[in-house]
Amino acid sequence: MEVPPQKASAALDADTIAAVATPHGRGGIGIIRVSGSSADRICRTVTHTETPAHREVRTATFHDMEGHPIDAGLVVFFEGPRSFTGEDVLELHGHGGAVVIDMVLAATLSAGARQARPGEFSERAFLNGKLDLTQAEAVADLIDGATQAAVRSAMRSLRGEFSERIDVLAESLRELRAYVEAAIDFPEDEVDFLGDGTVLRRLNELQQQLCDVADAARQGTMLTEGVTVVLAGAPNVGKSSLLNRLAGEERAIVTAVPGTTRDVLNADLELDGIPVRLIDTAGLHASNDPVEQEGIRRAEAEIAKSDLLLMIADATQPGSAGLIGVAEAVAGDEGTRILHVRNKIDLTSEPASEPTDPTDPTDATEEVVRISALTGAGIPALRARLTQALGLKSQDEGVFSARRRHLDALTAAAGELKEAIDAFERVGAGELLAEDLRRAHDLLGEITGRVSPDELLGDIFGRFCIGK
Ligand SMILES: Nc1nc2c(ncn2[C@@H]2O[C@H](COP(=O)(O)OP(=O)(O)OP(=O)(O)O)[C@@H](O)[C@H]2O)c(=O)[nH]1
Ligand SMILES: [Mg+2]
Repeated sequence: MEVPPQKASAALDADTIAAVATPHGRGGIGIIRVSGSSADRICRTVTHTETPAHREVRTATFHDMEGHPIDAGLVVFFEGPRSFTGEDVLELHGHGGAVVIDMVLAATLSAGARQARPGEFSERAFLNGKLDLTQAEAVADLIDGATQAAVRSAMRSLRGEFSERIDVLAESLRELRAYVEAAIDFPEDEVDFLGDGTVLRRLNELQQQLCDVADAARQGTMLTEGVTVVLAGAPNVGKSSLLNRLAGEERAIVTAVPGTTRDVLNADLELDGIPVRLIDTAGLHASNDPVEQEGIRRAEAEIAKSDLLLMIADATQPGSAGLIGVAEAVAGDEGTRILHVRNKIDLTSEPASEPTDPTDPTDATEEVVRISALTGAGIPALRARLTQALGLKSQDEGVFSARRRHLDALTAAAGELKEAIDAFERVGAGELLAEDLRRAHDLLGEITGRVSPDELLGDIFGRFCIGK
C-alpha cells in the first residue's frame, strides 16, 4: 500500500546513514545497509567498481579507506524511490563475523555515511510515504513476534489491513464533518439539516464501527504485547504448583511449608497463540515477618498491573481470609478480571472442571474452576477458561497486530463520539458537534501517522533495533 509522503520534519536529515542489519555475532552472512543520496558514491568507494543497476546483484571486494581488501561478498543497489526507505539504498552482504562486519561498516562511515539511530531506516520509510505509522510499527512487531500467531498478525498489519480499517473510519468521519460544517455555513438551513435524523444515525453507525475496530485492536494488542496473569491466594494453596503445571516445567520451588514463595517469580507460556506471562506470588496472609510483608506488598503491586488475577483456594480448607479480599479489591480498582480456582480436588470428592464449548450458549460456564495442580485434572478446562476470561478470539479470524497506543487513541476517539452524540441529543448545536468530530478525526490520524507530533515519532522509532 503506497501512502502519501508525510509532512517535512526535522527528524528527516538529508544525510546518508549506515548500520549493520543482521544480528551481532557469528553467522554465515552479515549485511550492512546504507541509505541516502551518497549510497552510490559510497558503493564505488568501498567496492572500487561501478554501482550495480537497480535491484541488480553483483559480487565485489570491500575495501577500507587505505584500499586494503576487508571482505568479499555481494552488492545490491536499490535506486530511490523504489527502495524500503524511498532513498537510494545500498546493501553489502559480507561474512557474518563480529569484527569483519564492523570493519565493513567502518569503511562505509569513512566513505561518508553516519551511523544510523535505532529505527531510522523505518522512520525514513515513513517520512517518505513508503509505509504509514502502523505499518512501520508492524515491522518492529514482526521482528519481536513471540509466537507464530503474533508474527502472522504483524504481517497483516504490515500489509495494511489495520491501516485500511482506520482509513475507512477516518473517511466516514471526514464525510460527516463535511456535512455538519456545511450545515453550520448555512445557518438558515441548519435546523433542517441537522434535525432530520441523518446525523444521529450516522453518528451511531460510526460509534459502532469504532467499537468493532477497538475490539479487534484489543486482540492485536494482546498478541503484540502479551498478557500477564497473576496467581494469588493464601499460603500453601498450590500457587507455585499450578505455575509449574501450566509452564510444563519446575520453575518454582514447591514444599509443604506455608510461605515457601517469598518473592515474585514468572514463567512465559503460550495460550492459543497469545504470549502469556504467569506470575507466582507470596501467599497472602497477615504476617509480622518483614520479608513476608514485603513479598505480599510485591504481590499486590503485580496484581495491580496484571490483565487477569487467578485467585487460588485450597479445596480442603474453609473460606479465605481478609487479605484475599484486599487482593480482589486491588484487582477491582484496576479493572483486572478475576478467575476463581479451587485446587487440590484430588483430596476431595469434587469432580474436576470440564472444558466448555464457548460457542454453545447452553454450555453455561461455572463460576469456579476445579483443578488439581498435582494430578493435572481440570487443567484443560482452566486453560479454556483463561482464554475466555481474557476475551481471546480464534486467531484464524484475521487478527492484526496493534499496540496500546492504537487502542488508547481508538478509545479516546470513541469517547469524543459519545460526547458528540450526547451533546447533540441535548442541544442539537452544530458547532459543538463539529469540534468533537474534529478531535475524533485527529485521534484516528495519529494512529496511522497522518497527524503525527514529532515527539510521538521519536518515541516510536527509538524503540526499534539498529539497522531497521
Ligand atoms: N494433593 C495435592 N497437593 C497439592 C496440590 N497442589 C499443591 N499441593 C501441595 O501443596 C503444598 C504447597 O504447594 P505450593 O505449590 O508450594 O503452594 P503455594 O501456594 O505456592 O505456597 P506458598 O508459596 O507457601 O504460598 C505442596 O506440598 C504441594 O505438593 C494438589 O493439587 N493436590
Ligand atoms: Mg509458592
